[in-house]
Order: sequence, then C-alpha cells, then structure tokens
Amino acid sequence: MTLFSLGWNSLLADAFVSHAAAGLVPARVSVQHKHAYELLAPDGPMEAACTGRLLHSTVDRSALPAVGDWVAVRRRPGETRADIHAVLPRRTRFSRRAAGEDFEQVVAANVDTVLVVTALDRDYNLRRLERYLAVSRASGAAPVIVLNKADLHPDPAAAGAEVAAIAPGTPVVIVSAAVDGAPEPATICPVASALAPWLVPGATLALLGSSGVGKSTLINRLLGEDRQRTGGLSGTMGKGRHTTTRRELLLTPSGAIVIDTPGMRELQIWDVAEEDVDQTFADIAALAARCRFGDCAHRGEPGCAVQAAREDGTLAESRWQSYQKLQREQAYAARRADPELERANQAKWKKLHRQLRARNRVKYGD
Ligand SMILES: Nc1nc2c(ncn2[C@@H]2O[C@H](COP(=O)(O)OP(=O)(O)OP(=O)(O)O)[C@@H](O)[C@H]2O)c(=O)[nH]1
Ligand SMILES: [Mg+2]
Ligand SMILES: [Zn+2]
Repeated sequence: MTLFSLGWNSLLADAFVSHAAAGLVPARVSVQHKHAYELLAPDGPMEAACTGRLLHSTVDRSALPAVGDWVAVRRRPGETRADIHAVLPRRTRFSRRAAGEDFEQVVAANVDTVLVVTALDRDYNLRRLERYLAVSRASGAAPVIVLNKADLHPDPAAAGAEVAAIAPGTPVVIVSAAVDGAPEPATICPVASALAPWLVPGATLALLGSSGVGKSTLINRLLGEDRQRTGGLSGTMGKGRHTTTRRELLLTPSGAIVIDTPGMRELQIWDVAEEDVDQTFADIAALAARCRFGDCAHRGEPGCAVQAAREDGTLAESRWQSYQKLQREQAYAARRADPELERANQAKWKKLHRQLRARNRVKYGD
C-alpha cells in the first residue's frame, strides 16, 4: 500500500510540508469511534486519538477528523497507536445537520464521487433524490445516482428515464447488487462495469442513501467478497434498524476507495449554496431566466415563465414545491451561517411589521 493508493495527491503533499518538518507522518481516517479513530497508512493500520492540544485549539467540532480525512500523526514507537496532531485541509466534504441537533456533521471528507443509492422498491422517492443531489453538489464531489434492486422493478429503464429527467446532467446507473453475476436483463449492468468510469485508482467514492437500499451489498460486489454485513435479516430485525452502524473507508481491488455509511433517515441541509440548489433544478433556473422581471418571485407577476410552465404542466407541481422547500432551507442555512445576513433579514421583517402597523393605524386608527 502506498500513500497514493489511499488517495494522496500533490496538493496534500504541499499541505503536508510543515508537518513533515515537524516529524509527523500522513494517514487517512478509515473509521471514527466516539473518541478514537482507525487510520490507514502505507505501513499498516493504526489506532489513534487527537492530542489534547488539537482538541482544545479546535473551536468548531466539524473541524475534527472525520472519515476520509487526511491527518498528521506521530506514531508511538513500537506501537500501532498514534496521536493525531492536525487535520489537513479538505478538498470536499459531505455535511449535514446532525439529526436533532444544530451542528454540522461531516459525513465524509475528501470524496470525489458521491454514489446516491436508491432502491427501485418502496424507497424510490424523487424528492429525496433532489435533496441528496443538492447536498452532494454542495460537498464539492460529483454525484452519481445508483438505482439498485432493478430485479424488483417491472421496468427499470423507465424508472431510469424518470430519474434522469429530474437530474439533468447527473449520470444514472441501474444495477441489481444482490443478484449480480446472475443472468439478467440486458438493461442491467454488473455493478463493477456500471461504475467503472468512477472506479479509478486513488479515487474516493462515498455511498449514501436510506437504510436497506443496498449500499453494503454494492460495496461487497466492489470488494469481490462479502465483507460488509448486509441486511439479510432486515425482515426479522424490524423496521428502522440499520445494518451498517458506522462509516468506514475500504480499499477495493479496482484501486478505488469506497466509504460505506449507515443509512440516513433524513438529510437535513447544513451548508448548501444557492447555486447548488439552482444547479439541481436547472430546468427551473432556465425558466426563471425567461421571466419578464429580473427579480420575479414567480408569485403571479406578469410575464412569469415559471407560472406559465406550472399552468401548462411542463413544470410538475411536485418538483416546483420541492424546489421551493429546498430554497427555503438553503436560505435559512445561509442566514444561520452569516450573522450579518440574519441581522439584515430581521431588520427587513421589523421594517415590514412597522409599515403594517402604521398602515393599520391609518386604516383603523388607534
Ligand atoms: N432484490 C434485491 N435485494 C437487494 C439488492 N441489493 C441489496 N438487496 C438486499 O437488501 C437488503 C439490504 O441491503 P444492505 O446492503 O444491507 O443495505 P444498506 O443500504 O447497506 O443498509 P444499511 O446498512 O442499514 O444502511 C439485503 O437483504 C440485501 O440482500 C438487489 O439488487 N436486489
Ligand atoms: Mg449497510
Ligand atoms: Zn417568474
């Protein structure tokens, strides 16, 4: 194993110069436990913990190591244990709002391709896909949609076309991980060949999606062995249980690095830019560009192309609603991240309320 087979590159090497001078070595986080980490390095795996100094100097917990991160460590002589002194800058990071909390949770760092996995069964949900695509774009990684369990769908190609229509520009692959290798309809490609364009040596792929869609089954196909536990007993385990309970970075024989993750029940947006939402809804952005007024809010203004498309059915109402919901969440997230913007927003509302009050005073007198 070399640094490069773990995803190392020249940018990281540049960022590491000062750490190397301090006698530290690079390693990549493969598993994150509550207080400890498992790392991969050219001379083997190690267990590690952050130094007290790193913990105390880190104000924002999202800056602490996450799976996929590169860290600068000092190995304890004669031990497989190490101390993490620093986290290298992240090229990309897939973040969400931690479930039920208000802080950023880095799901995976330094990911090149996010495989957004959906099953062609009850899980299939276009609105959730849109959400994953927007967050993937915001992460800096390129999304690829993987429609799994094609064997359970009467017409997988039609489902693929439907998904492609809501995800312009995003590749869609249709697979059947559990029955891979068996004789299949020609439309279903074996997992490894379907994903070949992204299975590049040194590239990092993260598999994300709801529990039970087949992320670990897909990874086992890529590993060529049944290493990851899969939800074979999901029926008896009861609903809502995750088979995979931790995020883990694994090396595949193709040379690509994959990150398995526990299914996400919900994907709350943490930090998504307006452009990421607009790119996800490129069709709506293109319509909006044709509205008569540059600042059209698409709420009944004359010459509104969005309104016209909703009326003639070219823009599905569900997609429009989905866009608006994501846009509201994006705006909320942006305000929280930017106190200046939040103050401006509050001032705007205060002014609006004052005007309303003044108007009511004139109307009703008081
Ligand atoms: N019919 C069918 N079943 C599949 C396919 N892929 C996976 N499964 C089954 O779906 C169940 C869940 O698969 P997992 O790979 O454990 O799903 P997961 O996404 O890793 O789930 P979590 O780890 O809980 O997030 C297992 O029983 C698999 O055998 C497929 O292509 N077709
Ligand atoms: Mg799993
Ligand atoms: Zn408009």
